[in-house]
Amino acid sequence: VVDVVALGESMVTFLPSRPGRLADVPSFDRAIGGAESNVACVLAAAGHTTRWISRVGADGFGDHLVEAVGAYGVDVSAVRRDPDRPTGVYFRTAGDRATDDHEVAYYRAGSAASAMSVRTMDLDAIRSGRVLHLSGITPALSADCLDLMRALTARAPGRPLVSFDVNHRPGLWRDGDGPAVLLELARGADLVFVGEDEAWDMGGPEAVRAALPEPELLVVKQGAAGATAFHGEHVTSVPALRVDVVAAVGAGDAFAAGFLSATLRGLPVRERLRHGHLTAAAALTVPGDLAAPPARHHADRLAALDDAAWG
Ligand code: KDG
Repeated sequence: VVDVVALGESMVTFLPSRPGRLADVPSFDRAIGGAESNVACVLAAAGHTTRWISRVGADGFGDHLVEAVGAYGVDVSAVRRDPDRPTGVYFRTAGDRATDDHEVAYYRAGSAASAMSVRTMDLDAIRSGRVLHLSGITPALSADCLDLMRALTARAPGRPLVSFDVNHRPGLWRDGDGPAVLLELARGADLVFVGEDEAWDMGGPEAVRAALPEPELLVVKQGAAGATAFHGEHVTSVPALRVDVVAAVGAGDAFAAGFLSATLRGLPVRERLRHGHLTAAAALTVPGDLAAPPARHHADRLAALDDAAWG
């Protein structure tokens, strides 16, 4: 049994060669992106067995994604190639370091991944890990993808631990119906990650907490301030590390990967949050989505320091 199965769309990502508006950037460097495969890649780099399940086009970008994600040690054997639909791609600008204000241009409508559905996907394979990691990007891709997400977040005996990162991407939702759907899906998860700004789109962190009695654990990420886990009657907050941010992209995925890794290892909630921060710090200091996580023995030593060291 693999530790983590991650399902979602990945794209070839084009990172700007220099700062500026999308209209002015003259050239881009190819990288890979995709919230769920990012989590799988970071977990694989941290020594876990992971599988990424998705659909990509039968094109060169699809070849590249499968090779690049596979090179992290992620099992990509269940990724299906669609001869009729392309692999999604997107371009981004560097944006502002402090505010993370950047432009994104997606070319993913009608992509191979948007055809993921309960008919085109092997649900048993998707449920075959100890943890199933999903995000709120998938339900925004198509009506079929939303149905698939509803099936995967339905509570059923023997299912894996379902981890859900809200990842509200307003640009992908029509009519602003994202927050309500995302809350509905989150209710079916066991572990929910939500950014504080996303929680405000849903009525605020307290409202989100009140709307989610079922998940065992709700983690609210407060950016540079830290993260707070709500679990039963307990509330655990851990401040983030102070780092010189190069680009925030991928940091949320890295946080989830660090937290999940510590969860798989049975560590207490406080240490799970700290592993989330340590892994996110690595991603914050590179321009792309993916950075090598800190070595486990270093991360364990840092996560075990007393509260004073964590500010
Ligand atoms: O979390 C990083 C992702 O936002 C990025 O890789 C692209 O998955 C992506 C998306 O749909 O926004």
